[in-house]
Amino acid sequence: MGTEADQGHLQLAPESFLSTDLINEIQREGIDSGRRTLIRGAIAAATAAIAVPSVRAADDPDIVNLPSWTRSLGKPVVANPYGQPSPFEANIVRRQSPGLTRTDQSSVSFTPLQNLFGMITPSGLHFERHHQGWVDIDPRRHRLMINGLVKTPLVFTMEELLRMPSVSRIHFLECGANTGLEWGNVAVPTVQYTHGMLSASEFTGVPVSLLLERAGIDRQRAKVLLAEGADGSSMTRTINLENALDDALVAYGQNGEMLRPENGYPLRLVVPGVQGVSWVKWLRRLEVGDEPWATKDEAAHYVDMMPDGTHRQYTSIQEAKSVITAPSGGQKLLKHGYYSVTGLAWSGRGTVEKVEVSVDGGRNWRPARVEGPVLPKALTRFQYDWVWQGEETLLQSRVTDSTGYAQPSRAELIGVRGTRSIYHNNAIQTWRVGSDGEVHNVQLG
Ligand SMILES: Nc1nc2c(c(=O)[nH]1)N[C@H]1C(S)=C(S)[C@@H](COP(=O)(O)O)O[C@H]1N2
Ligand SMILES: [Mo]
Repeated sequence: MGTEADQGHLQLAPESFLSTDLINEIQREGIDSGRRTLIRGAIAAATAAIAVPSVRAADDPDIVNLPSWTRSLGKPVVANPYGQPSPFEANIVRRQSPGLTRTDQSSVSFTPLQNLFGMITPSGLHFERHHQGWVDIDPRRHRLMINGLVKTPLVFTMEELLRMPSVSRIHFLECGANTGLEWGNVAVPTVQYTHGMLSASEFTGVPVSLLLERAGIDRQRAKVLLAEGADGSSMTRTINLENALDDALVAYGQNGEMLRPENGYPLRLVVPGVQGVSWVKWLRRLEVGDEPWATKDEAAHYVDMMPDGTHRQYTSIQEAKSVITAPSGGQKLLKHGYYSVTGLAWSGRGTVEKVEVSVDGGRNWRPARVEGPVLPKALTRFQYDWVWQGEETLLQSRVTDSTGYAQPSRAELIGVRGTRSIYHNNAIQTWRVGSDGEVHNVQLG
């Protein structure tokens, strides 16, 4: 599990750049999107802080003396043909949870959400979920077959797919089991492990609707698709035709380049808003059918137990959810003063309508600032101005999506679903900031 040292950036939290008067005013009134004057004031104060730094220049050797890198020749252009992160960022990596690793091949690696910015996950930090390991496929030998209830079954080479009209869209990908350990009384220590089976990319590919059209789909009888992967796990999932025709893609591109092997190179299914397991990697076949297949990956697995003992099966959409990524579990606030609380919100049913933040465990909520562009079935970044004076604080975020659905509290979710589930936990997450500045995962209700 992660240690404090794994958590990066927040250790270097900036000094408060707001004036004492402004801090007092923020504490009295708060800052939210309805108080633009105060925000403008804060920006002015930040600018003033740049003009009047808190450390006198003469006292800081790092600004007074020229460092070695300013006095020497840089590295040659060809040193790094494929760019790599700075060596100083070496601890920002995907991590495995010992508790969730069954074998080296059937496992998960989690995205370090606590260290990321904006709405896109760097491809090298995209979480991985493999049922039977990942494979390096020779694209010249990869094929996609479209069969079943179609006039003409078709087989495409990668070259043929790359010649077709493509679209590029930004979407999140969340494993249905994300946040699954929180169903029990296990408060997993860091956001990497609570929410890190979540990533977002710009995907490029051919709309599934176009391929089905080419094959001459039998519109009278067709109801579902079976998607099959080329890895040894025989991953097969039933996809609703509605989702498939709406915005699903047969994707080869991820963040402007070909997919990474771990994420399905050279071809994967992208089913926006739908749980990760349906985004079949190393996609080799789409079969059109008239009823669900009840394959092992949907009959034996990906089923939740309801309080009355019935099964919740063929769940698909990832409901609206949000989480504060910094400050978050395992981090430590080293100084009192201003912090921009930041996190992510998303909904498998549309766009993020609003995000609210509570600093008192859900008694009072104030609007957070939502950063654009706000795209459907994508991650939306939010920020919230907060001044910490050393008091114990319960930080939470809550999203409402474009359908009007609001993210439930843990008590509300468990009230409906019980505690015997694995999948689809979208409850409000609580981080407790102690008076020592340490942040811990706590479960309320
Ligand atoms: N062929 C194949 N596709 C697969 C899987 C797999 O093991 N094999 N895992 C699924 C699961 S459970 C998830 S959550 C996503 C994870 O995608 P990622 O590894 O790109 O994050 O892929 C899905 N597609
Ligand atoms: Mo998954």
